Amino acid sequence: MINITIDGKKVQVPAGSTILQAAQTVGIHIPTLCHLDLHDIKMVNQTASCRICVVEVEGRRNLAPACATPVAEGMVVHSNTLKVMEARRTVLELMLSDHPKDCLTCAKSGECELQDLAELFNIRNIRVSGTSMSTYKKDISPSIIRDMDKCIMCRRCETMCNQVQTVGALSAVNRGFDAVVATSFEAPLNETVCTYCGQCVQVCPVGALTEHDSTWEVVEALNDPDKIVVVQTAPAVRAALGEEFGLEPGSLVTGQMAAALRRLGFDYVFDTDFAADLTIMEEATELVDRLTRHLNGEDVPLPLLTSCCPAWVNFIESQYPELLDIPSSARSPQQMFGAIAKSYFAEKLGVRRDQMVVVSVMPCLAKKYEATKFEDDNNQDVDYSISTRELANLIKRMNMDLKELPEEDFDDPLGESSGAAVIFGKTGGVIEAALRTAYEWVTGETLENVEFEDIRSTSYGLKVAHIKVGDLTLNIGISSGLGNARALLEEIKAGNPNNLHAIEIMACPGGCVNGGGQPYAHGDMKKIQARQAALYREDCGKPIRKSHENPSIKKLYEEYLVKPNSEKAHHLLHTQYTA
Ligand code: HC1
Ligand code: SF4
Repeated sequence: MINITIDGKKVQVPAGSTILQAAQTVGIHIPTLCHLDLHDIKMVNQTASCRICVVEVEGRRNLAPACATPVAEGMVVHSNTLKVMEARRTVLELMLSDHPKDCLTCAKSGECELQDLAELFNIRNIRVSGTSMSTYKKDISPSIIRDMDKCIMCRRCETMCNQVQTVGALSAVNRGFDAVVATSFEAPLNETVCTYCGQCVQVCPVGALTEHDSTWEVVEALNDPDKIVVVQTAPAVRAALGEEFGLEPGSLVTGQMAAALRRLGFDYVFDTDFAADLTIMEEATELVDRLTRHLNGEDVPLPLLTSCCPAWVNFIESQYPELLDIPSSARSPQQMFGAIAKSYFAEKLGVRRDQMVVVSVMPCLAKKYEATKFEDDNNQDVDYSISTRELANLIKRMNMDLKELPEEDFDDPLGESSGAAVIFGKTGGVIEAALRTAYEWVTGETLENVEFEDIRSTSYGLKVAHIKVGDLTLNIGISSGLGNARALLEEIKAGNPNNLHAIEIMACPGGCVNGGGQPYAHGDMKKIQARQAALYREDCGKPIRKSHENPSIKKLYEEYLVKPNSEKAHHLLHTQYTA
């Protein structure tokens, strides 16, 4: 252990720690705009590019960046001297001299780390002059808006995209005031390998990367007397929306969220969880079918890969076209919901599909892009997908405080769901939900303990578990984060040495609870764990915990779809992948 002193406090930390880490252990918060320590996924953005975290180290002439300076025995550090404060102020002024001053209309206003520091340092005028503003064209994709004039070259997005997600869509270009993180040849995002996972948006400290907001389109639909507006809410939203209203991470606000949506004017308040149960019906059928044929000696594509995460689907389509026969053909719950709402439910109401507007509330930004891919008769199944943050904004815009609202239920029939559906929002949840159903279908026995502890994990790496299903042992892989997904796909390409039968893949580390559209977690993985725990709590409290026991799902098959994987189910609920 190494002993140092910071601002008069004695600190003992392991050798190799940085001054920044040492300060954190004794509650000294040294500001930084570029550093990002995702220790749960063993990834640190240590570019030391912003120079906000500089400190004085006794015996050294120059200020040292706390994030990149290792501790040494006996070191004496000062984080708040006049010299340090002046240096931080100058750095901030330099950044602001090359930064648009449109805070009033910036999508990140109120969440911007640069704005927070400008406020903290009471920057009221910028003394640096003679600099030129860079001018880049805004890049507008269906999911993400890139405004590179606001890039401060912290390079957190680059770390996220290249090292955590291994997508490689972003890298630093140019020098001096023109330096930004860009796509190759500065192509628009929609012409690159970007998956729209939104993890770069989660970590961007300023307004350079933000979601493509659709709240006004939703408000207009809600105020159109000729439209029936239906909303669906993803599993992970209920575990994070409360944070936008000052509630603790992990607060469940399912009932208040339903009440808020009703008061916003939605005609039907439904739940994506209903469609998650439907997904299990289709996906578990596919899994059991492939396994049965495999056991009969047929050459079938295994392992089956889950297909509900659109960023993951984008990833495999662009990076592993040779493996496109292994994902389940089931569409995601968001899309199954849209297809069923605009067919089965529209028919029940006696309205045409173009009289109905389907809005989804998602923790994810890739869902916005996914929504554009599925349509019938030039009419999208899901018209608008808004993020958890956008919903919070809408609720506040309508002068409501979520905390003050009563708890209400979802509407029937597309609002009923099982506990299995709720845990979709956490890494491992989709495969656990599938196992709850597949177990009973394969063995013909009742599954008494529905909690598959062996596949549950709070870590963000790869997990392999071996689950007994009757006489069978199923080898299950679980991965969140696209870097981990890549490792699993490489393993499959190498001949599937672990003989995996099914794999769940979610693009965001920890699953949808950590999606690009969730309240900003600022790299705090404890928040993500609290959201995960909340979903398990909701599952525990549900009277029905298996997808195939959801009465509204049973009725949907009886009245409309006939049976899982039927011709009608295939037409409405399945898809084909394209490279
Ligand atoms: Fe997800 Fe899914 S779980 S993809 O993570 O399968 O976004 O929450 O809605 O569609 O249900 C996201 C979450 C979500 C879908 C479901
Ligand atoms: Fe990379 Fe994901 Fe951002 Fe696209 S959305 S640039 S894949 S981190």
